[in-house]
Order: sequence, then C-alpha cells, then structure tokens
Amino acid sequence: MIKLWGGWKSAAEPKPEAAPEAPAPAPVPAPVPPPEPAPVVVAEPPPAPAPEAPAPSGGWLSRLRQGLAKSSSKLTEGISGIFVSRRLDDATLEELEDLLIGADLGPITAAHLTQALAQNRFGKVMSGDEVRRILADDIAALLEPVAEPLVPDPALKPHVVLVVGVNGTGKTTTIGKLARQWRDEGRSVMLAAGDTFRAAAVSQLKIWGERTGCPVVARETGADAAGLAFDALERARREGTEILMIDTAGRLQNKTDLMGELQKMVRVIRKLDPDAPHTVLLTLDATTGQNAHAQVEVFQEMVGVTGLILTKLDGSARGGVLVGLAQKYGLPVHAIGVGEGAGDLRPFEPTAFARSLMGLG
Ligand SMILES: Nc1nc2c(ncn2[C@@H]2O[C@H](COP(=O)(O)OP(=O)(O)OP(=O)(O)O)[C@@H](O)[C@H]2O)c(=O)[nH]1
Ligand SMILES: [Mg+2]
Repeated sequence: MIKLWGGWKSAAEPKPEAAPEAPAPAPVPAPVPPPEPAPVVVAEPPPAPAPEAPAPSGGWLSRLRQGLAKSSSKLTEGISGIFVSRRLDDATLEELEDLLIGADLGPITAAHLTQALAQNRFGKVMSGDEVRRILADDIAALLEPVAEPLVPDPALKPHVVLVVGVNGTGKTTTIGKLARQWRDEGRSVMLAAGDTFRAAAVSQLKIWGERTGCPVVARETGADAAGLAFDALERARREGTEILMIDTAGRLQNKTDLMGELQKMVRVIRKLDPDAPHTVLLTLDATTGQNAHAQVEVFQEMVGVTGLILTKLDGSARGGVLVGLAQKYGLPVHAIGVGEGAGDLRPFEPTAFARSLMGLG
C-alpha cells in the first residue's frame, strides 16, 4: 500500500497552520466591574482581523532560487566534480544520471536527460557550466508543455474548482491565493469550507474569505461535506458567482473515508451540474520529494486530477520532482507557491524554474 501520511491512524495531528496574521490584540479589560454578575454567555469570538502578512523580503525569483538552493548547489557541485577535465563517456554519464536521480528527477527523466546530453557530444570534454546550461534548456523543454495557467471559464457560472491534497500541502492557503488573484482580476469568487473535519480549517478559510472579500459557505465541524458543497454550488448559481472553490479535508480516519467523502462530494455536486467540478486541483508540497508521485496516483484514483500546484518552492524545496512528474503524468502545472502570503502564487515559468534548479542566474 502506498503510504502518504505515514500511516493513517498513527499520523500525528497536522501541524497547526502558521497564523497568517498578527495575533489579535488582547481585549482591554473593562475598568469598572458591572454591578450585577453578568450572565455567562459563550460568545463567538470576534472575527479575526485579516491584515496582510508582511511580504517576505526578496522577489519571487530570488525566493524560488533560495528554495531550490539545496538541490541546485548539490547539482552544481556534483556536475562540476564530474566534469573536471573529463570527457563525456559512459562513466561520467552514469555519475550524472545518479546525481539527477538523487536530485529527485526520477530514473526515467534522468536517463532521458543524460541520453540527450550524450547525443553529438559523446567523447567531448565539457565544462560543468556547459553541462548545466544544456540540462537547464532540456528541463525547460520538458516542462514547457505542462505550464498552463488556470483560467476560469467565463461561460460557467460558477466554474467549480475542487481543491484536494494531503494534509498540510497548502490547499487552504492556495485557495486564498487564487481568490486574491481572481478578485484582483475583477471576478466574483465564493469559497466553500468543505474541510468540515477540523474546526480550525473552517476558521482558516474564513480568514482568507475576509482578506480577499469572498463569501465563505461553512457549516459546523463534523457536518456532511457533500451537503455543504451542494449548498455552496446552489448559492453560487443563484448569485451568479463566477468561481466556486471548494476546500477539502486532507486526512480523515483512513484513506477509504477520504476517498468516500471526495467521491460523494463529486457525486452530489453533479446533481446540479453534471460537468462539475470543472477543475480538480491537487496541491503538492515541494519539500516532500518523491512521495509526490504516490500522491498524484492516489488522488487520480480517488477523484481524478486535472492540474497541479506545487507549493513551498520557497522552502527547502526538492523541486526536481516536478520534472519527473511532468514527464510521467503530463498534468498541467498551473502555478507555484513561493510563500505564505496572498501574493505568493506565481505562474509556473519553466525556464526560470529549470535555471534555478541548475543554479544558473
Ligand atoms: N513557505 C510556504 N508555506 C506555505 C506555502 N503554501 C502553504 N504554506 C504553509 O503550509 C502550511 C499548511 O498550509 P495549508 O494551506 O493549511 O495546508 P492544507 O493542505 O490546507 O492542510 P490541511 O487543511 O491540514 O489538510 C501553512 O502554514 C501555510 O502557511 C508556500 O507556498 N510556501
Ligand atoms: Mg486546509
């Protein structure tokens, strides 16, 4: 069985989301106590203020480069080590192939790239820089066909986007970022808090809703997620909303439960729109490396995936996996996440990505 979560039951609770905003100031105590003891009221906490997280320093490209620094410096040093006054022969090609596999590109892609490099160059002396430039070009060419922005279809009201992925991969944050992007483009967006499994998940989405000016359809913790998705779609239709994004749980008691829930959500919303969801977006955490393959396969089987967003490429990313994913599945890569803020979703640019991976400026 493919392990995605390190075991369902034993898996630790997902780490709490880093609060994307400053903690709310402590309430100022009333200076004079009320004359009568006030009745005990369990009040809803006031809605969390939603100021923007301060933009991390550096542009997105420098954050991408930093995120990929671990992979790129390994590759740069490794390639320079292999190609010090050595010819491109079977031994150097084998070493290079191993290095690429070690950088998460996967055996098929590593073999493809080394074979392409060897063509017309076998037996020649090559410098490390030259090899990196050629590999960056070849990687960019592999990635080019999958780079495809997610453009909502204006003919659909709403375009339904179901966001799925393992817990902690960035589903909710990515929804917030996409909401910001589409709101900035003047589109109307509604969010549905389909992760009814955890109370914190609902409040996290509500904060993103406030921050981006999008209504959020939510129910109490433990409510039926499919029913909520149905309600949200009905409301979005009624209000003529252009895009409905549905958040989902990343983990339930076990994989069968999650599959059952996701499939039920799809079944139920199809009662209203047989073509929905129009987009099934899978978020993948770039720091997890090869496990991303298993995640793609499992979510494909569960619910069908139409596109990917790779998150946390600003972190200690193992971005090489994206190259292998592109070659193996050919799924569109819609965007990349390079930070926790609303503006930290970037179009996926194959050349910038490939050059960053190869440590080229
Ligand atoms: N550095 C960085 N952090 C990110 C990025 N995307 C998400 N995160 C952080 O990763 C953590 C998990 O993100 P969530 O959006 O809560 O992930 P999720 O998939 O909704 O998780 P569950 O609801 O538990 O299934 C949060 O602390 C986010 O701020 C990114 O592109 N870069
Ligand atoms: Mg979430």
